[in-house]
Amino acid sequence: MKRTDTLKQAAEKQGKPSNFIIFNQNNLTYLTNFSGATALLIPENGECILYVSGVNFEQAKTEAKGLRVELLKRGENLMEKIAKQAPAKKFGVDALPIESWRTLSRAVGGEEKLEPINNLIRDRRSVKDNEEIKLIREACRLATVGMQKAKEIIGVGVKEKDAAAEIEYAMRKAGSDGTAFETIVASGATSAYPHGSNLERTICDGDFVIVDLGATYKFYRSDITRTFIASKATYHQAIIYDTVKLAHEKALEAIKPQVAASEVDRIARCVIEEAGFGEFFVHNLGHGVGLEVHEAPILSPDSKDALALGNVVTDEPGIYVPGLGGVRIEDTVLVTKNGAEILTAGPCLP
Ligand SMILES: [Mn+2]
Repeated sequence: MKRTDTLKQAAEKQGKPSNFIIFNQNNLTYLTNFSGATALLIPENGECILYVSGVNFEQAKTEAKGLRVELLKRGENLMEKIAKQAPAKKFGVDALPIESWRTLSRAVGGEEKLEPINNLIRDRRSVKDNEEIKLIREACRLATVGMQKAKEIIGVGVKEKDAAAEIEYAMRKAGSDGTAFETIVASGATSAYPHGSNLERTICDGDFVIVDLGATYKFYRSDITRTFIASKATYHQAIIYDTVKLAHEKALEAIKPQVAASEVDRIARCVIEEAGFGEFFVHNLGHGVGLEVHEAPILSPDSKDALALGNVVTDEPGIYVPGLGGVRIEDTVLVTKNGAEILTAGPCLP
């Protein structure tokens, strides 16, 4: 069944409108398998219309299969064009900047004719179908190629920026369409910032080195982190590393359908708290991965999400001690019938 049809079905179940206007780039890609459209009209009955500006029009005609593709001419008002082509009582709209929302509501004849339905698509997108899982598997395989390169080259005297370049080159050569986000190579004190990466620094003896990377394959992403220790770990460093590793393992054991995402976060957080590092675990345990590197479900203390078969999520506990450095271990995992499968496992990864 087409994703536009399953969206309509889900909307009907929840008593939402059955006409949709979609604007978000990732939602457009999800629903049409084409990246580069401006908007998609999904009417209750009849064919969907994909609105594409001149720059991507020829490509859309070739690549957007099974859709009516309409050229959005220079100077043409998109909102009025949509309203004219699909007179309906009510539209579900995914996401728009406030000014565009106002223009659209004027065009359709009042704000009461629009209903935000982004959560509906958020929930649909959080459960991956077989086609999506295939693409994410490949993105994850490419990420492990990057991490194996990191393992090979990270060491005393290596510049963070050079390591990042080698990693990204290895992933590209293996078939990655690009990185899933800016590659992080953060060593020494900078590794205590979860998103830190000064990139000019040279790795020193005794540094923690956090490498956080992802690949993209046909719009789908992956996310993996490993922490290396340049030369030999101190006793204190080993305790921090082992605590994060145990939290990662315990969370992984807890991941399965129907478990509250907040419960999985709690299990990992408890391990870190019991070891006395609670205040240094400064972020959520994980997040969904798909067309976006951060999407639903969210694994956090206050998450309302429950895990479901077909979710792809990260398990990424961390401890960040200011001045000393940080440790994070992250894998992208698939929620299976009875548990979880690590998609970013590589034969030679720590
Ligand atoms: Mn992540």
